[in-house]
Amino acid sequence: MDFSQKDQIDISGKQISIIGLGRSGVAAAKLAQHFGANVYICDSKISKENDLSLKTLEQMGIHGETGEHSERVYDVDLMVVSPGVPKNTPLLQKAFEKDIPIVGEIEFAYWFSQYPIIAVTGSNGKTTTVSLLGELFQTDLIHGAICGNIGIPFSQEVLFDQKNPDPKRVYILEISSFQMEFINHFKPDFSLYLNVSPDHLDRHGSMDEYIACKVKMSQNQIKTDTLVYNQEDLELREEFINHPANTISFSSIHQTGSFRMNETKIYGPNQEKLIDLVNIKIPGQHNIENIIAAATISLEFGLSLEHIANTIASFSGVEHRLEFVKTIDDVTFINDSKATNLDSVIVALNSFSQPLILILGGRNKGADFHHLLPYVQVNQVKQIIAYGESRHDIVNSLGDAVRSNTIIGLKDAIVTAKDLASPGDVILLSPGCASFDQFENYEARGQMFKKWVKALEFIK
Ligand code: UMA
Ligand code: ADP
Repeated sequence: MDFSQKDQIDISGKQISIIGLGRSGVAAAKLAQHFGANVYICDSKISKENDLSLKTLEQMGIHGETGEHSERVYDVDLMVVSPGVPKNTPLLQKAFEKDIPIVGEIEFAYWFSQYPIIAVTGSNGKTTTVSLLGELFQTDLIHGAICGNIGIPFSQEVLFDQKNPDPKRVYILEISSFQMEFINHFKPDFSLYLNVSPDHLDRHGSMDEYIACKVKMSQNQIKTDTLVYNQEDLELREEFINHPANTISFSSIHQTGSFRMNETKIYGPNQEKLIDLVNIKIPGQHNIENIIAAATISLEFGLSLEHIANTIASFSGVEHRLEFVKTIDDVTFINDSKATNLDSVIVALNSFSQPLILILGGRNKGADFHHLLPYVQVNQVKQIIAYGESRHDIVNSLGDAVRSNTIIGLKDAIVTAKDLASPGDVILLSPGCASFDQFENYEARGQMFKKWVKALEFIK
């Protein structure tokens, strides 16, 4: 197969194996079949969900296997891998040895996409910014579709648009570092880099490798493309200083790019008022950064300032990100279950002026909790409740800088936090860890947090 030119790639009649029966794999399999490939899909995990997905695909004539990968998987012209499959997995090592061309699901979908792409990445703020862009890019002339790491595979959206072409379509693609491991031609028309801070080091091995994956998102951009990045992020500034694309920086602190702000307002390119900060519903300085980033992309795309301002004012944020849950006995509960790295915990701490009881814990992804020390001291953290697999790690790293308890289950952590709280306090679940030690994902953790908090009312 000739992969040298995106527009000349023809998969019809080719043998393709798809690795992973999750959302990406299933969507890529359907897209590959639509374009005439002979698809074989596999997943090393035997589970009810995988069996069900396979059964559904088999009804469409797509065959595959679950459990240990067989030799059949390597008997192909191309392998398409899901983002959750690490580079060092024996399967991919063997595929490299056999010289099988390997692409990620995003690259694969890109071959068949025909509409403008805005790709958003960063260690934190992707989903919030993509969701806001999703609302900004809904006008009479533009039909934005949000997809990618946010949970809707790019392949699924591309296949939908193949069947239902829409010349007003613009893809707003959330991109993770995992999704950039195997790209080749992928080139967004607009790329947006929000920030980089340590995350997923358990998978990437080093910060350099993690940043290298993020940077790949703009590796093919040329001067007719636009690259927007956060001026306050040193790594990003250094990375993009000589990039050939039309580079534009944004900042919520300095006068740069199209927008600037003071204590009360954000202003547009001609110093006109965009919005009063009091009219923004989502909390924290970090969200102002997300808003300015989304506004910069929107303005570059040609959306009007009035539309941008109205949309920002109506945007109420995304579930599990500094989400208000309830106030009980004058104690406020906040669900920030999506804070799975330390940078997101730090922005959460900076978003409150009230005394805080902070619930941290879950499965550590390689973070050093020591980094929280200055923020825990400066912000009014009265008590830390460390729960789950990483509880001892957390307490050992923070020493006696702050009072702390270790508790195994999240439910007990909530009850203890409430017992320790005084009127006026905020109990903040901003765990700084993955959820997988006790929950299927961060959404399940956030849902259970909300359920258990609401149940507290009845245990008086
Ligand atoms: N597998 C094999 N063989 C191997 C190794 C793995 O078969 O040798 C299988 C695994 O058993 C698994 C599958 O490969 O079933 C990998 O699937 P996946 O984890 O990629 O799952 P998807 O459902 O396709 O979800 C992926 C993203 N998941 C990850 O990046 C881990 C989803 O992001 C994304 O929403 C979805 O594609 C649609 O684009 C989730 C995520 O956690 C939300 N992302 C990380 C984050 O946001 O921090 C990066
Ligand atoms: P992502 O999709 O990159 O994980 P989310 O919008 O889902 O980002 O937010 C994840 C966590 O990071 C939440 O706890 C949120 O409060 C925090 N966060 C959001 N935007 C930023 C930002 N710009 N910088 C740091 N943390 C952020």
